[in-house]
Amino acid sequence: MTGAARVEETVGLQEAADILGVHYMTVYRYVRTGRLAATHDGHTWRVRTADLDTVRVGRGTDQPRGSARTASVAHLLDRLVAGDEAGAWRLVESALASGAEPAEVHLSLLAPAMREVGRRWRSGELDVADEHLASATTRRLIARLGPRFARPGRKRGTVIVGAVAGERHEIPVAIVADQLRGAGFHVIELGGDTPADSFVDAAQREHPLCVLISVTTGGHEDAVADTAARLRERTDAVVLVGGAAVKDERAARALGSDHWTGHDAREVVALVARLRDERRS
Ligand code: B12
Repeated sequence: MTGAARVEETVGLQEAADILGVHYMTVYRYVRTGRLAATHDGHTWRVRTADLDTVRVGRGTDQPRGSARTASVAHLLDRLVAGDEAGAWRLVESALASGAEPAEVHLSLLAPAMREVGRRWRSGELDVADEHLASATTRRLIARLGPRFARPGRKRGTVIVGAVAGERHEIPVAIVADQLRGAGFHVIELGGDTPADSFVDAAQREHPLCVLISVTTGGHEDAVADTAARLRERTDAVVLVGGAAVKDERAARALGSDHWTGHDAREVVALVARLRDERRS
């Protein structure tokens, strides 16, 4: 790669946060306050990797936070696999006490810990029982955190979110649902393995702003496309297809998605907020 090409290399905010070893919200704050230059392409923020040095140099006391987070993810993973809800919750409380928002706990602690569970399971370091125990414990933590996402007052609109028929990964659904609740939306959370007609029934009853179809593993493409097609035929809701199994915008659109946000739940929330603003204007 030439020197000029390297200067133009850009990353998203999560990747920038990972490189700097800070929370996503810290990088977001740098961008919002002008401390870090960034461009917005209508969907996501991009930051030049060369510009990361500008905040790295002046960061001083922010430095330990990244390693502290890495340590917390490792500790959390340990407690999840042990099925130790109380111990895992203490780690969550300590993150909250040091100023982490509940949304950051989801995205910077629970989600990375569960992805690491997946990696260790695939490499044979953990077995299926470990994975189930970690999942069950994570569900309990998400449930305990749930009330912290409640926002009083008038809702900004209704959103339906569920995993497609046959898809049992419901933790991503629960996390996206709470992120949307935290942003003031009324969320109908259908959980895992939701039949196409149940998505349609819920949409006909609730008249949502949009319906999010979540898919984490391959092999559910027909079910996703069928669900999206039925929603389109029988409701006027915007349909969003996403989740770890949807690799890129092309795949999302081929499955029947009206938009593409990538995999970051914060971008999903930003898109839903934009759809709501467009509907109002
Ligand atoms: C926990 C887990 C399970 C649990 C699920 C429990 C539960 N209640 O959810 C159980 C044990 C049931 C399970 C089963 C299986 N699993 Co599993 N599982 C996992 C694991 C370890 C964690 C999943 C998780 O919670 N991740 C954390 C979430 C928060 O991260 P995320 O997926 O990135 O979610 C974000 C985005 O995707 C986005 N998002 C989510 N939904 C939507 C929707 C829209 C519209 C948008 C825009 C965005 C969006 O927002 C989320 C938050 O930021 C993953 C490892 C991994 N890398 O994730 C494997 C993993 C997903 N599983 C895998 C596999 C293979 C399986 C099985 C097929 C195993 C088997 N042989 O039986 C079955 C399939 C069952 C089924 N039919 O669905 C593979 C998938 C490989 C692949 N590419 O297809 C993984 C990656 C493990 C691995 N390393 O190989 N699994």
